[in-house]
Amino acid sequence: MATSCRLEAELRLVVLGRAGAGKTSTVSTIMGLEQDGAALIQEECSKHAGQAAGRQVTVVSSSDWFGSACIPEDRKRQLCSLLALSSPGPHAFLLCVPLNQPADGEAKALDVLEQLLGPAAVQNNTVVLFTHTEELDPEERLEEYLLTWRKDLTELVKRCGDHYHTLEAQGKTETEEAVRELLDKVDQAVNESGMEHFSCQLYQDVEEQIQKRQEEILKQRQADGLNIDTEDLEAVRREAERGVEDLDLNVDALFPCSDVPVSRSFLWRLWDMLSGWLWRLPKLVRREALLGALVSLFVGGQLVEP
Ligand SMILES: Nc1nc2c(ncn2[C@@H]2O[C@H](COP(=O)(O)OP(=O)(O)OP(=O)(O)O)[C@@H](O)[C@H]2O)c(=O)[nH]1
Ligand SMILES: [Mg+2]
Repeated sequence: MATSCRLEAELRLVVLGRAGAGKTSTVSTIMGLEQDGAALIQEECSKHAGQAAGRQVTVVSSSDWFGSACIPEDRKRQLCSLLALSSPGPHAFLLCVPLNQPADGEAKALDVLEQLLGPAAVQNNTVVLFTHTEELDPEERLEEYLLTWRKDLTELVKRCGDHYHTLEAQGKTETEEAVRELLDKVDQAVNESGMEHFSCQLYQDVEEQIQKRQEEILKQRQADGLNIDTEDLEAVRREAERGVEDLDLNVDALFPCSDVPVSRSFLWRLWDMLSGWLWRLPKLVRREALLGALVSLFVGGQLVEP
């Protein structure tokens, strides 16, 4: 009982993103950790509880389970872990999206969330969290950049019910304000959804499994003559969450082999090469160069693609 009351009061967030997108940095920023979260960096899903903007917040950080480098067994384990650690359902999924890269992988992540949890998970409860925004010119607004140059990112934001934000700010006060604004946006999204937090059949099944396991552990402890206090309840909950592993997730259907584009590595190398020097140019020159590069990609692409 005490556990479920506490769970209702906290704000649960799930941080998603490709490798290096800034997930760990995001967790650090939200939780107000001093250093760059080095101690938090883990390959697998991890959960962090604390205070953010004066509120009790739990942040679940996952790894890059939607990238083409992840093998099916790992995808399944990481998705199970993500669901268990954020059960009975998060208030928001925060999708970290680096502004300086193409967003093809992130579109795939949204597809998977939609298939797994239903379209409401993306439309109502997902916030796009842009990272690497310092690469914009100081006078260029994020909105303007997205609308003018990045149809791929604009499309992502649209799919997420126009919920987006960035935590990048100069100085401690500004960063705290950016976190507060993020939590306000999450509140607003949750209010608009008409639900207390995100929920669906899969999360209900996961929560049922956790509670069943929790009861088993408690019974065992009582049988062993152990007293249980609030801290123990918390530990039991964590143990039960870690025990969730046999969810019926059809990972092969979510990630068919044909999803891995053959020419991806070529396009990525090209993008890295172009964006590497484009960002160093003044804005006006950069735009001319970008147009030229896109024309070259379009025309040249026909020659290079198999
Ligand atoms: N310039 C810049 N660097 C960033 C930003 N966000 C993160 N970084 C840096 O990018 C690197 C990767 O960031 P992380 O937060 O570890 O990214 P991650 O998504 O947790 O990476 P993995 O755990 O490897 O998947 C670190 O060196 C960060 O300091 C950003 O917005 N701008
Ligand atoms: Mg990390």
